[in-house]
Amino acid sequence: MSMEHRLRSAVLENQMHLHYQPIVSTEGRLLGFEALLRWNDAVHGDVSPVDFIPLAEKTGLIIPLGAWVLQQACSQAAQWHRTGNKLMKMSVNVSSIQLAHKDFVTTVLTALKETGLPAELLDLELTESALIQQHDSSYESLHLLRRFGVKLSIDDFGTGYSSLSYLRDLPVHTLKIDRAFVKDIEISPESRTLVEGMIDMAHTLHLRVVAEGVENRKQMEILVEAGCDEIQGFHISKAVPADDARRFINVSH
Ligand code: G
Ligand code: G
Ligand code: MN
Ligand code: NA
Repeated sequence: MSMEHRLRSAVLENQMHLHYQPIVSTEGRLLGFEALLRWNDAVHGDVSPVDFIPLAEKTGLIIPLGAWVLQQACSQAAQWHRTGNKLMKMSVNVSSIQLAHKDFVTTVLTALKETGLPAELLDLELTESALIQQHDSSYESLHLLRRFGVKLSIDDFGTGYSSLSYLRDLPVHTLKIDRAFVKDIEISPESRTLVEGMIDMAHTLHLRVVAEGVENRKQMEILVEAGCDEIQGFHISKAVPADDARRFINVSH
């Protein structure tokens, strides 16, 4: 059966899963998680979101799938929040197609309301390219969500080849430096200088900075020295199922 057909039934029959990758402070304290979609298909095996997200976008399935991700991630975060960990964010990836959809704000607010998650603990990750190609309605949606307290992050920062003017105009809180820049930070002085520049620029604009794809101690040390605020990557942990993520919550208290 075609991948599209399989994807459609997986979405409509709730056969997807979320894994959670911890995000920590430079002292190693747990700050929250990024929710990442996982799909294990009986025919195609493990399919990466890199492959099925574009298909979901092309077919419109990203709308019900994205709504499910928001609901599921908020529900999990609300549960962890209730069981003691007071301030822990949940970061959710949002496609530009979702953002442009007329019901996007309602979908987000409904997920918050139904799960009881405080809006301040939800962080929506939007890619640079999504923000550049945005329509007026997307722009309004972001401002509205921000007024409700929802946090906004720019994902994959540095890969969009964009003018940086949108950073000034958008209600964004956090910049996530793409792992392509972090990858050889410990061996390449040029990479290191670039990342230091990004961090300084972000701080000038009063944005927090997350470094993605941190894979070893040396990279972490360089980032801490450069003033980076938050760390995410295999050096801390890969994305894990909810039951395993609980382990990070317990040790941080
Ligand atoms: O975990 P990793 O291989 O799984 O993710 C690959 C890419 O898929 C990343 O760019 C990530 O942002 C994207 N991705 C993962 N989960 C989601 C999701 O729920 N929604 C969207 N739009 N993208 C996702
Ligand atoms: O684009 P986005 O930031 O949402 O992508 C997250 C993707 O990055 C996922 O595929 C996730 O599994 C992957 N990832 C997370 N941490 C690391 C890391 O330290 N190294 C590498 N190579 N990939 C990572
Ligand atoms: Mn992301
Ligand atoms: Na990213």
